[in-house]
Amino acid sequence: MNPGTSEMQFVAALDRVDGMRSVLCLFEGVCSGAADGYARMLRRPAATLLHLGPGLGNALANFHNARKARTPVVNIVGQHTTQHLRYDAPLTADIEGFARPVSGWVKTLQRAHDMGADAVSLVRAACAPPGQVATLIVPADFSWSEAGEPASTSQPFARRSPRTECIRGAASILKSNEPIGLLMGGATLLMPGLQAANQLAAGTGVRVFADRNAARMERGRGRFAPLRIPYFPEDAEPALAGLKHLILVESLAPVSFFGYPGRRSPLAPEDCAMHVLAAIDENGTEALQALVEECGVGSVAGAVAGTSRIELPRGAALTPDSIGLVLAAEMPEGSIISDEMISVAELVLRNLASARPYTHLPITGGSIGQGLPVAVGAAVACPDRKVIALEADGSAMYTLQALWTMAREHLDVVVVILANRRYKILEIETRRTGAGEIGPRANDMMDLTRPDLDWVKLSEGQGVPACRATTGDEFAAMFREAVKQRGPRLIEAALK
Ligand SMILES: Cc1ncc(C[n+]2csc(CCOP(=O)(O)OP(=O)(O)O)c2C)c(N)n1
Repeated sequence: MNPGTSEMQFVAALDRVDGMRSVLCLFEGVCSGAADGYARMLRRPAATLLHLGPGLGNALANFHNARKARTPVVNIVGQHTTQHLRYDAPLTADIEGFARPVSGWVKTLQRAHDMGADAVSLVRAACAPPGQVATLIVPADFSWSEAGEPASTSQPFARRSPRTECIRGAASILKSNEPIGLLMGGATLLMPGLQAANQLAAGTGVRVFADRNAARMERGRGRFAPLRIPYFPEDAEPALAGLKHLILVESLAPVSFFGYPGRRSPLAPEDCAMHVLAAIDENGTEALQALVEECGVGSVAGAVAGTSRIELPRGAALTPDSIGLVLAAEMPEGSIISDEMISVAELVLRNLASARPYTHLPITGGSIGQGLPVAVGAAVACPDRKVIALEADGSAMYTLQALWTMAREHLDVVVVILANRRYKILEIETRRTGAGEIGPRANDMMDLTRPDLDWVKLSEGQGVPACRATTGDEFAAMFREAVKQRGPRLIEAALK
């Protein structure tokens, strides 16, 4: 939360009502991203408390990411008192208008009497499959007026079971001899879904892909590793080439991140037919398991990722590759990776196929500034697991206040800043969009030097112990040490 005057009754109640953990974030984009990270791990919502329109405005970018992640969030926003609204006071704003594009459900409380009932509706709306941001706007005077009865919670929504005709249809496609793909998204990328997909891959030959922007995926050594659809269309199109059918399970037909001159947006071949096995609000895992039965591949054992021996080169330069090898060797079992590595992501991640089993939380909605807040939420949700935030330096600057919350709450997070001192991806994209030469002024818009960011100071200034690595060996020693400790640590990996 990051409250203001209109939410003071709520804040005061934190000392009167047991059972609520309240976490202060020093920028609202940290609140919304942390709520996203929390629910991605626990699959039940956190609440955010924000101050009026501007507070909500600051939270929007990470609510956008949460919306793409299909994360349930219970978002409570204060409003001026009902009689004050007509005066257009400084903080008056169209809060519903700010909330609507990122929220699946928006309501302004109309009477103090309805507070309990609306709060229950709010939680139910957030949890409605597939999960969404739900926003309740609460006028301040309703917090100090006579309230109605507290409402009691009702049964949560269950996801709809998959339809029999979809399972039969997918099974008959899988029995044809044509090239077929299966695209997994949503909750199917957790262990039960991966296991079923592995059996389908081994038993039927279907090529299995993962939505690269899905909220969460279980990865690492010994786990089935569907191919995440690559970021650039030049890589994604060959990966999907030749497919005549693509079976969608809690996923949508794949499209490229951006449109480019002379390129189609869909990534699958034009003559590839799309089939929905389970829609995004249905139970895709149950659908995959039913498909395993229908295809009779329940006793097939599939192939899994990774080797158990990782060779750590000595005397190596500090590169994305050597960073990936160190992570693969040293990450504790059950680590949670919040991944906002942008241009170097694939170079690091490809080495993590051999890491001990871990959970991967990627950026979902392309709005940078997500990684550190998501790490905060994941660490609050899972205090017994090591959280590792892998952060490109430009992206980390958007919400670096998250470091303070990590220190304040003593969260068990190791932050690695990949400091290339550049918006590197924009340089790559300039070439791809045919925008022409990068002149000195354009270059200045992608360059993060003059001054260089000092991540050790930025981190220590917020209470998180930090160090800087300039070689592969230094990074290996610092990371090994950092994961041994409990509590937040930051390593600046000076890639330049
Ligand atoms: C909220 C938001 N603002 C701007 C952008 C555009 N953008 C995409 S990547 C990027 C910079 C990435 O730089 P960095 O995080 O350092 O990663 P690198 O490209 O160097 O790997 C920017 C500004 C965005 N995606 N989201």
